[in-house]
Amino acid sequence: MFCNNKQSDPAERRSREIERELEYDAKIQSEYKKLLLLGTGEVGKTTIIKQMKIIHINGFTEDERKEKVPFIKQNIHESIYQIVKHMDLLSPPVLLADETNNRSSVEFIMKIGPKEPDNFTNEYFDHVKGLWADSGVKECFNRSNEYQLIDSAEHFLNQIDVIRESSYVPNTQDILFCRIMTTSISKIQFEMNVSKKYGGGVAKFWMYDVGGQRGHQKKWISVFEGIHAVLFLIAASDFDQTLREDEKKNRLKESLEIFENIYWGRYLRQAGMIVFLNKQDILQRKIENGKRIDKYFPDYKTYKPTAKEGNPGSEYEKAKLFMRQKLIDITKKKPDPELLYVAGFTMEQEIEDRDIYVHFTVATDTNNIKKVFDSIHDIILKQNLSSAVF
Ligand SMILES: Nc1nc2c(ncn2[C@@H]2O[C@H](COP(=O)(O)OP(=O)(O)OP(=O)(O)O)[C@@H](O)[C@H]2O)c(=O)[nH]1
Ligand SMILES: [Mg+2]
Repeated sequence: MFCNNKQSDPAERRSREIERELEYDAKIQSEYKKLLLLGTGEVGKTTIIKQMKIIHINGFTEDERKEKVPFIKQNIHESIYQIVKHMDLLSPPVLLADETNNRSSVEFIMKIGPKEPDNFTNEYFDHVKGLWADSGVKECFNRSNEYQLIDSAEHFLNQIDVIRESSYVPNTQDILFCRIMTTSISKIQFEMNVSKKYGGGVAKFWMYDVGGQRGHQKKWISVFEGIHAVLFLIAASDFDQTLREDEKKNRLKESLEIFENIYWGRYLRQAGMIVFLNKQDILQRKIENGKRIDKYFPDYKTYKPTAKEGNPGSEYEKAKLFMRQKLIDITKKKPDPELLYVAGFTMEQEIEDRDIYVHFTVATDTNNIKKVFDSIHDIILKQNLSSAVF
């Protein structure tokens, strides 16, 4: 990811400050409910943080929006470069529909290389626009599960004419789609009204965001202490994709394995467990375009949701319920004792019944996230805090 490495030392320093705060500031900590976003890379954690800023704080100022322009242009370059590069590499390869007019544009983009150009000139945008209009390029885009492409590709490539203008100011949707990989721990603070049932007033929250790629997962443990609820994100649309870090590993399988470790692991046993099966919009599009889950998860063939659970005629409904069932199965499975063992505790003390709350989400849709948070805020509030056991 070439748009990703802008978070340099200050972010690392902030990350260390957060760790220190957690260790020493017990009094302040007791005033806050702590929510931790977890999940593998690109599942939508930072997008949820952005939604909290939109829903519970003050959204994005004009300056904050303008700061995102270089990242959005990086997203455009990364997208078109990866699509065009893979036209030849896929098996079978994809041909340009208009070879005569667009070959020079392919050469122009490939010559720039994976890193974005120093200047986004009119010539650059003309080439990108011409390529994106080519049905061969679109065909390669439609096969993006066979290589690594950011989810914001289509959103930004469709808007080349708006983004190329010097007066361009990203709108809220553009901010939500702008992809910047998280490499350090960050925290957002906000308040929410508490329903009368739980005493009224306002509750203060700290929500932590972490980097999800494998190389960043080892930092997660530094924010496990005193967490009230984990929001574990899984990208439901990941079923036919492989990891950026390991192109042999199915993304959804990796997510389910990490979820199992977190659910049964010894560190977050006192925290509420809420799962967002995210990117439902992309999942629905994939299923409606004929992508098949059983190619990657053979047990999908024999899976049948009960009539009570959903519309049995809809393949998309079946797909999302299948994924929820996978999560429920993990919570019913006998855990690996190695994961659970804490010195001084017996196995029986450790294994208590624990609910999980699964929601189908679209993290880029503010209304959807608002509704989901309205329905989980009671769960978060009633969750009693006790320190995580280390
Ligand atoms: N269409 C669609 N795109 C989404 C959704 N959720 C997130 N995205 C996009 O997916 C990309 C990755 O989202 P992020 O929030 O950066 O993912 P992350 O989990 O923070 O990833 P890391 O920082 O690498 O751990 C962004 O371009 C988002 O706009 C969704 O529900 N639907
Ligand atoms: Mg992130």
